Amino acid sequence: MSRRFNIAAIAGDGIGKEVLPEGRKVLEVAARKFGLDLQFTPFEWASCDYYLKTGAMMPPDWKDQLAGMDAIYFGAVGWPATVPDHISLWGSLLKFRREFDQYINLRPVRLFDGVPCPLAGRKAGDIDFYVVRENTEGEYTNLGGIMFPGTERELVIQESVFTRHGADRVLKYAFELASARQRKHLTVATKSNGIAISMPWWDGRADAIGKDYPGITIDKQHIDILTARFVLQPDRFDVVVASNLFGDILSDLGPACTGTIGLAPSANLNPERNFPSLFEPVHGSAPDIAGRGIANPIAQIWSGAMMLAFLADAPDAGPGYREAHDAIVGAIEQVLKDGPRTGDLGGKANTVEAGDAIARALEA
Ligand code: GGG
Repeated sequence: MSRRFNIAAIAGDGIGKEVLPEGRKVLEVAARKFGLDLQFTPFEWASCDYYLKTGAMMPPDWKDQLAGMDAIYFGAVGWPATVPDHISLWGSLLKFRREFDQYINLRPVRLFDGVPCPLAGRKAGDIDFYVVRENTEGEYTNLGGIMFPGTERELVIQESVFTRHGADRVLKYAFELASARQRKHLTVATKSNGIAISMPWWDGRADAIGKDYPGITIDKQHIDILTARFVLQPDRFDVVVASNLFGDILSDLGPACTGTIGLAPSANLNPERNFPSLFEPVHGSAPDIAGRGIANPIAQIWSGAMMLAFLADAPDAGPGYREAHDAIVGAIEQVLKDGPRTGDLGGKANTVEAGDAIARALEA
């Protein structure tokens, strides 16, 4: 007997409120077509509007409200005109990632047929890799402080935190992912010449974990030349594993090299399924275009497909989830090839029209 999956739907801010409904629309078509049992519950919090009303991004009992949820389908966070970005991010998304131990941030980078590539001479199939971002520690900390603020002697310290537990588990995940892929190649993004303690240590942990994966080629690269190679030689990458900040930067740069960040999905995973995992576009709330209905919904829709792929492997998931993932990705491929497309891809479609086109392609 297959089970029901309870999904928290949290739109957040800005274009999150415009693209999340398109993602739900496509998931609902997939549920009908493949016999999936998805129950969505919307939550208005984890948004700057909620912060302005209450003084907090989320209610004190947010974890209780999410009890029984199998996944979180998330839009975007941030509205810097009213709430500083570090307040909104630490008050919502980073809380989910940390308190639900979503230590893997999996971000595919792929060049699709029909999408104009800003890199000369590249075609669909040439760029197809994953960024695996460490998601709970590293450079993202609030450990530190300011001494002598506002004086000539002002001094600022912010610590990075790397643990063997944290590095080893993300490295293991990346090695496993590379093992499941054809090229069996893992790039380790560090900066071992300049950041002379933690980054040589990361390289050492990669070598140590790599001993269990003799079939994988390990390629350790400094983050500066690595960013250049994303642009100049994107076809050399298969799986790229990186710390929290480096992974964040690489997973914006990668999609920019494949045409638009409006296509880039992500999965914040707790692989052990002790807590709900969270699925969201890589892009943020985009205040510059929010409210105009022109955002590309594909990153949100593809994130929904990633959610189905993760749910497919849950105990008692029942059939259809993997097929539904593949069918949504197929519908995205078709619409990117034949149109209609949103403005970031040179088209004229609005958010709803682009979402409708994918829903129709899925239904066909
Ligand atoms: N949908 C993703 C989102 O809202 N991102 C906002 C952001 O700034 N995220 C930073 C991060 O992922 O670390």
